[in-house]
Amino acid sequence: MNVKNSKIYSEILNAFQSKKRLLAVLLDPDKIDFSEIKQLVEKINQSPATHILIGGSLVFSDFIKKIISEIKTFTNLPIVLFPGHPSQIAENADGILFLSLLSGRNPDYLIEHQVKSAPLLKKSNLQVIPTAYLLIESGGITAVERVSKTIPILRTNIDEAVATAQAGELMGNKLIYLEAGSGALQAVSQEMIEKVTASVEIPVIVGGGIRTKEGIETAYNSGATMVVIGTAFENDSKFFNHLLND
Ligand code: 1GP
Repeated sequence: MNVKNSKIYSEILNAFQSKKRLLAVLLDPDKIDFSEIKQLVEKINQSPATHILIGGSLVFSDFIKKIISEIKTFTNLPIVLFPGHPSQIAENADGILFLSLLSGRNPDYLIEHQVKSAPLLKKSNLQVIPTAYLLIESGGITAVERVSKTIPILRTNIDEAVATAQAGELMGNKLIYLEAGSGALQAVSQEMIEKVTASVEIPVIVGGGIRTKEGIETAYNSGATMVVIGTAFENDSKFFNHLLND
């Protein structure tokens, strides 16, 4: 489904224009205990989360499909695929971040995987949201760096991040995803988020290594429309309670 008809994208765009804050929980199917999905989703329903992202480095679509149907039994939140590989496309999700890893120079992640996925995506009802994906150095080697075999943009190289985001926008992407990598030691810096968000006219998603309420606030105050939380919730299922109560 074209991005023009995407309800998910129009809601993100609306949040961007009205400065509303969106929060996505990233679930890694590799780390989900199937028998506990109900409890997991109930916690998400009670949290400020507005979206569920599904992504991981190892999983395959049959298992992802099964997990998504189970999650859908318990929530109406939009479920958006955040795939690391075409084999992770599950047609029962609501949408997909159609990523191009523009910070890297590995053709597989710039175009090859997209070519492999396109026929299936065109046939599906998934809301396809073209997204420029920028991996930023974060103090250690993250799974995205290892799997994609690409070099992240240096934390201090704001100009490179800005130019890459601008190229992503000019190429027609509808979102920019500033990614430090799951479990990153350091999240993307405030300065980089501010400069990137100021340099493009599309919504920016920020994720990787954000573990505190302050970290989330900083990302929003720097211009992020959506913040993604994965590891912090994986490690502490009460993480969102702390956000609401502290
Ligand atoms: C990873 O940006 C997401 O792709 C979330 O990262 O697991 O560090 O929260 P964390």
